[in-house]
This record gives sequence, structure tokens and C-alpha cells, in this order.
Amino acid sequence: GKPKWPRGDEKAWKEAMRDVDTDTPSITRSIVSHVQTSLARQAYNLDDFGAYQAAALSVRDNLILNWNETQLGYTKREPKRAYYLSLEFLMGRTLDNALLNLGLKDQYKDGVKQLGFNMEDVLEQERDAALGNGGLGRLAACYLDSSASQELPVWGYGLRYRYGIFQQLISPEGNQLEAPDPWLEMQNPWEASHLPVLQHARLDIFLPPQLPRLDVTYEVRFYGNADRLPDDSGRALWHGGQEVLAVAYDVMIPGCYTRNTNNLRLWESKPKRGFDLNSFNAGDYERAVESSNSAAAITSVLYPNDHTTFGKELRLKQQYFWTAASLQDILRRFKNMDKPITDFPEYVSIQLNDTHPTLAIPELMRILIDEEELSWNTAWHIVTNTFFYTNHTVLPEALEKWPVPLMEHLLPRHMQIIYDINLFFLQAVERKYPGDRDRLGRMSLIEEGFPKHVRMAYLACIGSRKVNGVAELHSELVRTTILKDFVEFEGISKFGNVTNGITPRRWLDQCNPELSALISKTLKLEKSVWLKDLYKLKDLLPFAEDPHFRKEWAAIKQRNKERLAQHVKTFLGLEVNTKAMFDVQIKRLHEYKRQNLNIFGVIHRYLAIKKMTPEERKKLNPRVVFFAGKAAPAYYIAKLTIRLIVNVARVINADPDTKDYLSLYFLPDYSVSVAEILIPASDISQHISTAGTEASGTSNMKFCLNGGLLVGTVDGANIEIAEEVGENNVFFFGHLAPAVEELRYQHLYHPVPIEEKCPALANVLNQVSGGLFGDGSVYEPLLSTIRQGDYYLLSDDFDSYIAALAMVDEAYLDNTEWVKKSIRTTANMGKFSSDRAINEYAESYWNLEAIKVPTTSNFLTG
Ligand code: NBX
Repeated sequence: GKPKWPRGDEKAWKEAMRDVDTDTPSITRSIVSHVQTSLARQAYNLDDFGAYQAAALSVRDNLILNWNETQLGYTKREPKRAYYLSLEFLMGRTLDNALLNLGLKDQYKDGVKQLGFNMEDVLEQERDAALGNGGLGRLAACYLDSSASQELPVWGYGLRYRYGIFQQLISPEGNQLEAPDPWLEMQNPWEASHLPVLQHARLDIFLPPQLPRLDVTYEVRFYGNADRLPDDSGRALWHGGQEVLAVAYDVMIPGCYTRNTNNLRLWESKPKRGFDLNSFNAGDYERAVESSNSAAAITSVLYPNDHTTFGKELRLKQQYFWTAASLQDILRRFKNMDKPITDFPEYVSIQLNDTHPTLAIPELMRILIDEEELSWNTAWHIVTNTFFYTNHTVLPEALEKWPVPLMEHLLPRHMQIIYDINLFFLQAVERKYPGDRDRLGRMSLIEEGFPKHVRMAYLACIGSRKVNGVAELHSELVRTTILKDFVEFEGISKFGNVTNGITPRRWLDQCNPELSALISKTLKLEKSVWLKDLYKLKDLLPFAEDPHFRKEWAAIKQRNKERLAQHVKTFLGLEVNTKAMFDVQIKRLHEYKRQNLNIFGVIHRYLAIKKMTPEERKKLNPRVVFFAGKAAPAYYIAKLTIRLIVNVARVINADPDTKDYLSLYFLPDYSVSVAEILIPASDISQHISTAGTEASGTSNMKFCLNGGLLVGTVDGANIEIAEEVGENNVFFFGHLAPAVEELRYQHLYHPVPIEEKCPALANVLNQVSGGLFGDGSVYEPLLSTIRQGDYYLLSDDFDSYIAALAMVDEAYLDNTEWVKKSIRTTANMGKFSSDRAINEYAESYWNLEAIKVPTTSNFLTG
């Protein structure tokens, strides 16, 4: 029989639980108690870091209670749940966000002040959780914040990498160097592990026992053999190989102004046994620990490559380890409800964040067929009603493909299942288009070649209920290019769009508290209202006509510029002219994002200023250009771009003729926290990808929400931003997406020398070659990408880019009109809240309903 619960005296439990829930200690008492017990430190030797740790633990106490309450509420109500599978969650810092969402910001600020600390300094102590590369990972983090805030029962699943995205250093020559990011070294108070306390005791400098739940571990198999059973059941037995343990770590995700606190479950790999006793007894100690090393290696590091795929075995192991552990966990939770397995899609939706978790499709087939003993058709029906696939890129080099021999070796049963899916799928295609061999070749899950490859985007597409892109233009490109044949075959209604969004909590209230306060004051609304209904910003529009309001608006921008200047002073030791226009481009370095276009534009401007007389220069409005971003460690051209930026900065910042009118900074080690300082300080930001290449972009939304104007191409979400804020408030330039193919064709077959086609750009390139910024030969490989081929069309867009920047200069001269543009931009950004986006997923894709967790505890009686 089931053991009695709770154990012991129920009344004693109830009373104690009520006390825990209601007798909350004062904030100072809670912090001091953590100082003295959890940290084993004392008042007289407490530094900022200790104060951060104690404050974090105190806040964590609140989160845990809410989180327990939420999970219990969900379990009792048995709602449909959605799961967001993402290999990346770029969370940034947590303390400030948790305080905002709990509504305890002012209280904690006062609390730490009473104890002698300044909240801003305390917040600065926290290290970013940087388990992601860029937009895709940060989008996942915004969606978690919105899911909890919208009271939706959504969990995230990911990997607990020991090393996040690398730390970027810049050498004296201007080269990017990579150092590891051991982010867990100083402890992470924001997670609850499911490890036995004793195993962790050695590491636990200050954390109290962390909800040890040994039951949340699963076994994951690799390699071995898959033998089809001799009957006609279609089942197989997968055996042998390597077995690895997945251990859960739970990160609490508080909703904004609600008790709902969702869960982000991150898996860590562990050897199933500490070491292989057979080898150990034979005296081969090294071999004995080798297998345990290889198990632990699976979750050791985040792959730092975005937009490229390498057939690396460890990466495939990560993908399978994570999807297998997550599916076991999801199935166990479903089975606790005692529903027939065929109801699975009524209770579970799984969103695939790009193709990285696509193995979940054959894995669920394997479980349903081999373990649950369902027929192929029943299993396929369940699978294709459970999964949803979001595509984040149409760049061909970014589409994941895995070599068949590697898949066969690592996941022999999954390779069989993929072949079977492909067989049934191509049979259906053949029935619809008899004799169309070309089409079968194009649509096959297997790309021919030596070796063959599995096309993951096609597998994700046919295994899912719906497929979506992340902005209107991008979704249309998905439908008309990479998945064209699939749209024709399956019908257009399966292929939708959900335009990305950003959380206004972090990207307005937290990063720009003064602007947030001004908005609340002006709208006469608590921020708890407009931060959860961002269309309310529309009511700021009339205030664009109010000179007093404009003055306050502009003054806040100015103080944010000074805050950024202070940051540059502290970390780079450089002075920034805060009277200048601040022009910002911050994103991963990539040729398609065209940081090269920007730096060539800067050089062009520099050369123009050099030619002017001192009188002419005095009429210029000064400009400060900021770059930040990381390059994939093996992306040679992207790294050369960084080197060029750093060396151009060195020359022009030192040139007495020009330095008052133009200066340039490359801020190393870009991160979420650095973005929080840069974004509110921008007058303009640049989103200048070759049209049709940037799926959406999300920082474009963050800048505009903070009243920075957008300079960009007609690409991704730029288009929808312009629709919302009005085309007269953005600076568009460049060729449109439909022209790109034709232009590339011309580059290939009717090349025009760059001197003829774009003399201004040719001149810039020649200055670089000629050594104006140090040895020109260093940059030859970068320059020749433009002189030859020019795949990203810099020579086609350069002149209109320069013209757009001239329009910016002109518009900036009229300060009143400029501030109006800034206000109108912010006021029209309501659409881009990630609350809107997550609600679209919940309603149109997952059929998910919100569940409010009551604010009083009643889970023993209720
Ligand atoms: O996803 C980005 C797109 O480039 C952006 O346009 C878009 O706004 C954002 C969110 O939808 N994609 C992205 O960040 N991709 C990766 O980081 C990535 C990481 C690993 C990988 C492939 C791509 N193997």
C-alpha cells in the first residue's frame, strides 16, 4: 500500500507549514540569518559578495515556497502542459529580476541599505548565467519569464553546462582570445539540485541542503546494438553500449506580480557508476576513470558556434542525452495522471527550439513502440500531435545535418526509426506525385553523398503538428524556400508565424529604471499594470507634444549615456564624449549581420572628416560608435572583423583632427548584463543584415523599446517594427529580399569591378589594404570576401547605407523632432512584448490555459 502522507502527526505538519508560509521574517533578519548560518560569516567581515550571497539566499527562500506551491497546484489540477526544449537558455543575472517579479525590490533595497550596503553594488556581484550563444538562447529566457508571468504551465528543459559561452579577451593586436567561463565556481543559489547532499558536501561552501530528490535521475543509453524482434510487431531491442545518468537541477522562474513560479529543468550528466570496477581490480586505474570522464564530459561545455553545423560526436551526444532525459521526465509526469497513452497530446505539447532537439521525435517513437508496445501508426499519430517546430534561420550552412554513419554508431535504433519514417513518408509523397523522382530526392530525410546525412529540419517538419518562423518575412521565406516542397505536400495551414518578443521586465524596467518610473508617472499607472500589458504604452503618444515631458525623456537618455560612459571608464579606462550621438551595434559577429558594412562606414566617415576644414568640422554632430559581440572561435573572417574594429578604433581615437567628432569602442566580452547598460544609452542602433538573412532579430526590439531609433535593412522584425512605429521613425536602406538572389547571380556571372560599382567602398578597402590601420596584408582575407563574390552584397548596399546615416545626422540636428521620434518609437512597441508572443504559442499552437496559483497556502487541506 501507499505510505501514509504526511508522516507522523498531521496536525504538527499543518501548523508548521502554516508558520513557514505566514511567519516570514523581516528582510534584514532573513539576510542576516543567511550570513550567520548558510554562509558561516559575520557582520564585521561581510563584503559586497557576501551580501549578494545572503540576499540571494533570502530571495531564494521566497521563490522556493512559491515554486513548490505552483508545482503542487499544477499536479492537482492536471492541466495540459507545454515544454520548451532548448539547448540554450541565456538567462543573465537573476537577483534583480526575481526581486522585481516578487514585487520586493524596494523592500530589499531598504533592507540591504540598513545593513550598510548599496543595492546596485550588491547586484553587480552576480555572475551572468550565459548558457547560450545569442538571440535563440535569449529568446528562450524571455519566453520563460513570459510563461510564468502569464500563469501558463510551461517548463523549460535544457543542459546544465559546466562552462557557459566563453569569456572573450582582446589581445594587444586586436585578436579575440577565448577563456573558459566556469560560472558555477562561485556557487549558484538559483538552482535546486536533485543530488544527494553528501556527494555535494565537498563543494557546498554555503548552500544549505538543496531539496535532494534522488528519484529525478534517469539513465540514457548510447551505442550498442538494436535488434529487430523476429515477430512482425516492428519492435526492436536496443542493448549494450554506454549508459549515463542524467541528474536534474531545477531553476526557479518567477512570474511577474503573480505567485506562479515555473521550472527550468537542466540536466547534468554523471557516470552511472563512479568507475568500472573490473578495470579497477585489474589495476588499470586510468581506464577505470576514463569512462566516468566521458560521461561527465557530455554536459561540460556549451558549443560556441551559432549558424554552422559540425558533425561533432559530443554535440550529438548532448542532443540525445538531453532529449532522452527530458522525454522520460515528461512521460513519467504524464503517467502519474493515469490517462490512456493515446491522450498524450491532449496533455502535453513540446516546442522544439530549432532542430537541436529533433531527436525527441524518433526517441518518442522508440519509447511508444519498443516500450509501450504501440503500433507504428498509433505512435506516429501521438508524435505528430505533440511536437511543434520553430525554425530560426534559412541560411543553408546553419541547417543541421548529421552523418548517417555517426548516427548509426551512436544511436542505432534511432537510425532504424528514421529510415522507417522516411520510407512511409516517401511512399506517401510518391502516391501524391507518382513518378516524380526529383521530388523524392529533394524531400528525402536522407541527403545522398559520401557519407549520407540526416536532414534534421525535414525530420522536425514532418514530425510536428505545426512549424513556425520568427517574423513575418522569415516565415514566408521558410514557406517558399527551405520547406517549399513540404508546404505543397502537407498544406499551408501547418506553416505559421509567431513574431518574436522580448520581456519588458528585464528590457525596460530593470535596464532602464528611470524611464520605467517616468512612464508609470505619466500614464498614472502602476508598472505592475503596463509591464504586463505593453500596448498601454500607446497612451504615451500625446505626451510627445509636451515640452516638459520631452525634457524629462531626453534627460533620462542622457543619464543612461553617462552610465555607459562610466562603465567604459571603469572597464577600459577610456573617456567617452557623452555629448555625442551614441550609435550601437551589438550582436554575434557574422558576415550576414554585416559588422563589416558598419566598420567600413566608420572609415568612410573618418576619411571624410579628415578632408574637412576645422570650420566645416565644427558643424558636425559628434558620433560615438560602439561595437560588442563574440565570434565563433573557428570563424576566421569574423575574428578578423574584430581585429579591424579594434585597430580602426586605435587610430581614429588618437587622431587629434577627428577625435572630437568621431570615436569608436569595441567593448569586450559582450553579455546580457553588458547589453543592459548599452541598450538604454543608444540614440541609434544598427540592424543591417543582408535582406532575407536575419530571421527576426530581438535586440532591435530592445533598443526601440528604450527609445533608440533603428537604422536597418528591410529584414526580419525590422519590417514589423517599422509597421508599428511608422516608417518615418526608422532609417531603412538597402536592397529588398526579393532582389538578393538576382544580385548574387550578377556577382557570379557578370561581376563589375568594385571601383566602378561603388567607388566609395573601393576607396575604403584600399585604405585598409594600404596600411592606414596597421599592416594591410593582415586584412586581405576579409577584404577579398568583398572584392570577390561579395556574397552579402556590401557593394550593393554601401551607398544607400551612407545616405541613411546622413539622414540620421540631419534628423539629429532637430532635437525636438528627434525626441518626438524617440517617444513615438517606445509608445508603439507594445506588440513586441514576449507576453504577446507566448500567448500566441499557447492559444494557436499548444491549446494551453493559464492556471493561477492562489496566494494563500492550502495544499494539505485543499
Ligand atoms: O534566433 C537567431 C536568429 O539569427 C535571430 O534572427 C532571431 O531573432 C533569434 C531568435 O529567434 N538564431 C540564433 O541565435 N541561432 C543560434 O544561436 C544558433 C545556435 C546554435 C546553432 C545554430 C544557431 N547550432
